[in-house]
Amino acid sequence: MLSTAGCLGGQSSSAQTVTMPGDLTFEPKTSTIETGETVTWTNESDIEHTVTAYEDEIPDGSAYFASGGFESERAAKNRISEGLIAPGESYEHTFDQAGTYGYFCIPHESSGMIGTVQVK
Ligand SMILES: [Cu+2]
Repeated sequence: MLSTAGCLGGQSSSAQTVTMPGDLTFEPKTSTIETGETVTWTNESDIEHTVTAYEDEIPDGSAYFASGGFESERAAKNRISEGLIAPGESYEHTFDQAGTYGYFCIPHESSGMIGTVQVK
């Protein structure tokens, strides 16, 4: 379901969920949120995944994010097991800066498990 509710300004408490349904995708592949909103990634599959930002595909000056709480893509890749989201678990991140954020699942990047968050 795609939310197209018009934003009339003011405080928004909405958030968006991205699921990992088990076919090595993020659903939806592209999420669009407002600045200050939170995206929750939920693993609905029976295997482990990560949510790992591409360090060079996030806005300049924005906070790096990755499941496991890593501060760099290199750290996330070096310690993959600490960033894995188990089946039924979730990870969330609040986006405080507008822009386009690219991210991927470390174990399944080569299968195309890649997503984007657009923060308006
Ligand atoms: Cu994955």
